[in-house]
Amino acid sequence: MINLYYWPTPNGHKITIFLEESATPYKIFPVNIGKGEQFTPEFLAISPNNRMPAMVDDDPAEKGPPVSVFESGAILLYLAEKTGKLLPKDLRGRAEGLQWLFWQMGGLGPMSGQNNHFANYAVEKLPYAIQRYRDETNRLYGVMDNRLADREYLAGPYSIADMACYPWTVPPERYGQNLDDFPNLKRWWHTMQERPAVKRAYEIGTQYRGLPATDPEARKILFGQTAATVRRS
Ligand SMILES: N[C@@H](CCC(=O)N[C@@H](CS)C(=O)NCC(=O)O)C(=O)O
Repeated sequence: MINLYYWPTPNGHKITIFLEESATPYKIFPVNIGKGEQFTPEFLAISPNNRMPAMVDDDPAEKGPPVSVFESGAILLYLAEKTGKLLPKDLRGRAEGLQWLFWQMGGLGPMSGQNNHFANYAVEKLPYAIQRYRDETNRLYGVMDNRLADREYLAGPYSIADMACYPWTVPPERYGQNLDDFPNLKRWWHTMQERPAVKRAYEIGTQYRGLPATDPEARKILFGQTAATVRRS
């Protein structure tokens, strides 16, 4: 059984998409990040970065004690290896899948996150910051659009790379983007949206509702974190 520490955000959706697609049994432990549940000692023991998602596999392939993993990219890779699903196994296919997974982790995710922060959450609307991240997201959408011109999915076959990227494009308007400018990306986006497992993953998320990140209480917890926030002694 996979114990998933989860909240319905783009990084959380990545993992429920995988688990639904692969029909892997799992149990959700909600981590209400707007209430500060990412700072409990129990959660920090498996996710020292005080971020969800995180997971514990209590039936690892090599047996022995449970294995815990944090970071959504590492979780997707762990689960793909555990199940033998959704990452090509041949050397070249695997390299394609991993490049696009890491591209999301280092580019599309962080840039879209900052984009969303400065455009939608920051009280002070800083035109330079908004433009900077909107433009970078726009460039990254252009990169995906090129990539998808001659293949159905980012790695060729459907893979964890698509599961990592898609949630960061939902909805494109939140990130100041228009899919009509990216026809190949638009086709991929609708294909992703229509996958039954993707629909189920988003549906599962609807039962967990907390304070929006614009709420003053949630803002105090989520924004302005420093080393003092995570210092243990
Ligand atoms: N690089 C991490 C990022 C995870 C992340 O930023 N999670 C956010 C929600 S999307 C979170 O848990 N935030 C809690 C906080 O900021 O304290 C991953 O991909 O897993």
